[in-house]
Amino acid sequence: MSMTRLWTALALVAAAGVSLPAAAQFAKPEDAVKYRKGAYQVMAAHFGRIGAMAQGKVPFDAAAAAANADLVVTMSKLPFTAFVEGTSGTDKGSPKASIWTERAKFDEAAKKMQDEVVKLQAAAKTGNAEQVKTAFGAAAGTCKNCHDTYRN
Ligand code: ASC
Repeated sequence: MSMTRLWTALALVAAAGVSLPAAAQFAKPEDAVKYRKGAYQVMAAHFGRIGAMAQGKVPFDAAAAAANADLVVTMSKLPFTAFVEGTSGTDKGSPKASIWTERAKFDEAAKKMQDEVVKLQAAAKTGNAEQVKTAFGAAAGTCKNCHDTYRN
């Protein structure tokens, strides 16, 4: 290989490396499980703060709803690269093996949730409590749908 071609090849590898963090990489299946649980835990915490407002448990706070919705949108992008083969289970709360036998359907359910939380984010930006409540309900429905189907 000429030096020019070698440098071209190295540059391509380096460029590819820059985009790697976009998809989480895991050394071991257990690392993916930990990552997944952590991502869902943070997402649920911020989603739950909006839920408390939607359910009238705490007063509606438009700025807090918007900040929490932004975080939910960010977190919603994270769990799915961590559903790696070999991480299904039968314990309560663990993912069913059907995720991997019908991955396209699972990914579609995930995409629905991601779309609904973007709508929740837009609703939160309006500062309108009723819109937030409606969008929260729709987003929660997509969480439940996936849990009912794919979570033990
Ligand atoms: C939440 C949370 C979920 C969903 C789900 C909706 O706040 O932690 O997993 O809503 O309960 O049915």
